[in-house]
Amino acid sequence: MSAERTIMHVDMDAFFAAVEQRDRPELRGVPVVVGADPKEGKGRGVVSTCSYEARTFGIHSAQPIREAYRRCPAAAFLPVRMDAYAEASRQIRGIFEEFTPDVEPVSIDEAFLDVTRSCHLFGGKRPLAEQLQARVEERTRLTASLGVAPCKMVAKIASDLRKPRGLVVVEPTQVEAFLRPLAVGRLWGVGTRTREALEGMGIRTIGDLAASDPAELARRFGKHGEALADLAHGRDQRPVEVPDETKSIGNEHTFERDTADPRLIAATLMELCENVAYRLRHAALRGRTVTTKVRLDDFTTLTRATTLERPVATATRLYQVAQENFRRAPARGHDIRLVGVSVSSFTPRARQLSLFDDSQARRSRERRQQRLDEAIDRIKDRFGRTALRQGTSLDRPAEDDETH
Ligand code: TTP
Ligand code: MG
Repeated sequence: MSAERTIMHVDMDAFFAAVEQRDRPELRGVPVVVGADPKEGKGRGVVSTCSYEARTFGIHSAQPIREAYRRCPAAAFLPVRMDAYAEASRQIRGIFEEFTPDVEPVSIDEAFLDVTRSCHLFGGKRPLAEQLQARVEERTRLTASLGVAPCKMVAKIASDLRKPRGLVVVEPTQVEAFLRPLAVGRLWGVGTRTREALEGMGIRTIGDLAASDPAELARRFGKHGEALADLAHGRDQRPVEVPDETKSIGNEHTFERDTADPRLIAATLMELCENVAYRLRHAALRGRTVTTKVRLDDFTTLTRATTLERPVATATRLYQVAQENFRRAPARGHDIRLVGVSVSSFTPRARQLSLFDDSQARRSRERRQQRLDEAIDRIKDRFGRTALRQGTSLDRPAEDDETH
């Protein structure tokens, strides 16, 4: 038996609709439907989500929008504003990380947190959950529902039970009693077909399933039957999986027209390098590998990479390396459709200047460049990215860039 864990599941309430109600006070307390345009009942497409006021009319996610319109034509029907929801999503993720580094985002409004090791810092699991819930509401003016339990599955079921603004803590000794009265359909891995098969065997609640004969479940469902029995007893060892950190920072640009103009290409590379350097500094990272990507007009993609002894962080140095890479990519007389620059093999910035550096002069030159870059960052932060560009990148007209 492994050590007891404390897992929390957080799910925002009526997320897209709640953001809309927050941003437009006149929508508070009224039915709000976010999704496709209903076109007075003729619209195609579906409901993304709706406010709790709209749910009383039987409106729900994934329902055809015309059905939602039929049920409540007076509701406010709004288009999806993904940027606003993504911003709120980033904000809540930042808050989660104030409570534990072990955060597994599941969707735009949902995450698992392993708080086993951090609970005691907040006075225990319930106080931690209460503080997290309050902080989310204070900072985002959106409400969340939380479930706390010894495993992911029970935490998830718990967070859904008292929505909105729910908080359900299931102690390890209460897990079986907590699950017993709930419908089997709430278990992970029990979809409509399994549920119907179980109901055919007289199994309706999770308690019925826990009490049923494991041999018979195995006969009926094979390996899946064993897993079902485990879940019915609240046995779920799945860990909270923290996604890998960013492995590279890059930016690429597709020219409006395929080109062979060396000035335009150089200016574009410079601008991409400035953008990548800016983001590296913001992430407090420096990288040793610089990769330049070139796509030709026949869609052949070439990449050339250089791994340096010393990590780069300034746009100027990055540009030198990116240009060298570029020269090594054989265009064979083709025009160029796209160029990209990325940096990987990160080292944290704290280790940026080697103590045993050979050249004092190079160091002070780098420091000057770094101070200049930082001054530029401050201006960009205040006035936007296009406020200031160094030398060559002024040549290039603004077009759409893609970032990763
Ligand atoms: P959910 O968490 O499933 O729903 P919700 O936050 O709107 O409501 P609840 O209080 O029940 O948690 O999904 C989060 C968001 O994802 C939701 O606000 C909109 C979006 N979404 C869709 O776009 N389509 C869908 O079918 C679902 C289920 C969600
Ligand atoms: Mg939600």
